[in-house]
Amino acid sequence: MESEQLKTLIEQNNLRGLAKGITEVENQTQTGRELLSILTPQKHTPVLGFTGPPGAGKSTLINSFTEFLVQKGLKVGIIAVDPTSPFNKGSLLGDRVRMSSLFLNPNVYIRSLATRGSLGGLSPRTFEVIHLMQSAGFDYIIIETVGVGQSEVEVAGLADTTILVLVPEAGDEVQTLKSGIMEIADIYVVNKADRDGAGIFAKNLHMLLHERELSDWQTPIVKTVASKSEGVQELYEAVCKHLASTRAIDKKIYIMMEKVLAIIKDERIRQLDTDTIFKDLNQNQSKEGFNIYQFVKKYI
Ligand SMILES: Nc1nc2c(ncn2[C@@H]2O[C@H](COP(=O)(O)OP(=O)(O)OP(=O)(O)O)[C@@H](O)[C@H]2O)c(=O)[nH]1
Ligand SMILES: [Mg+2]
Repeated sequence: MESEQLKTLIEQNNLRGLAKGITEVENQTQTGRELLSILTPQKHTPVLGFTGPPGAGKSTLINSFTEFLVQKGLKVGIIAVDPTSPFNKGSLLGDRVRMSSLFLNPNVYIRSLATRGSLGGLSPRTFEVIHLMQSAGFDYIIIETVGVGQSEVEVAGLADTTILVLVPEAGDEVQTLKSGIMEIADIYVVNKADRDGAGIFAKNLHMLLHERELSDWQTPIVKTVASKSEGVQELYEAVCKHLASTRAIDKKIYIMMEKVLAIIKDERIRQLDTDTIFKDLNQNQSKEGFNIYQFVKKYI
């Protein structure tokens, strides 16, 4: 299918067309590249990144949150970063089961993307898939990533609002939360609030945040029981408040800058003749005095 046809379908919110377009983009075809350059999203669809430790309840929460949005008549696109990493074998299947009620809803589109490597980094194609989804008339785009490696920092680089999902069991770990992770969160969720210690955990978190508050955005802490859809309304209110805040508006330009750099990097690499470089490397790498930094200079 030609890129123009795909564009028309995507702009009509045709989910088959969208799926086809995403596949073209994932496979980095010529059609995919053309499609990206002719699609111009009419509005900025907010991107919400849900991250947090394995098993915190991200998929369950996304499920309840999406149901809430759909009941309001909104359309939602979900990107589940497929955890091919050894940490998360099989959880994609679990996600499909947990999000199953949504799979049948015509106002919800769910797509899995492969991770980049064992650290669970986001696929470099994530940006592009978001661009496609932003042209398809969704009201919200939701991304789930497991916060085991770089992905939680990366997701903050492309989400308007980053939601860090924690559980009371994290207990003492609150004290040791890496500062990098503290700073990327725009909203904290204490999920599994039906469990013991949720109140104390949230209180500790509140104290810790209060000490560290860096901007005028007061990072809210929302308690949820995702499996019972409790706290979802509060989460929605926190998201709306954040999206309207100057913190979110200021962040937009940084997100775009990340995108610009990623596109330039991709294009530069694409222009390289990797076969030639490989041959050259093969011939020279064992030579005495070989220096990889000197070697690459002629290709930059
Ligand atoms: N008690 C309780 N259990 C919950 C709650 N939310 C989720 N769970 C359970 O926690 C388990 C993990 O939930 P998931 O939604 O798969 O967690 P996740 O963060 O998406 O997990 P990964 O994607 O594997 O990192 C499941 O068995 C859920 O049913 C909650 O609020 N309370
Ligand atoms: Mg999950």
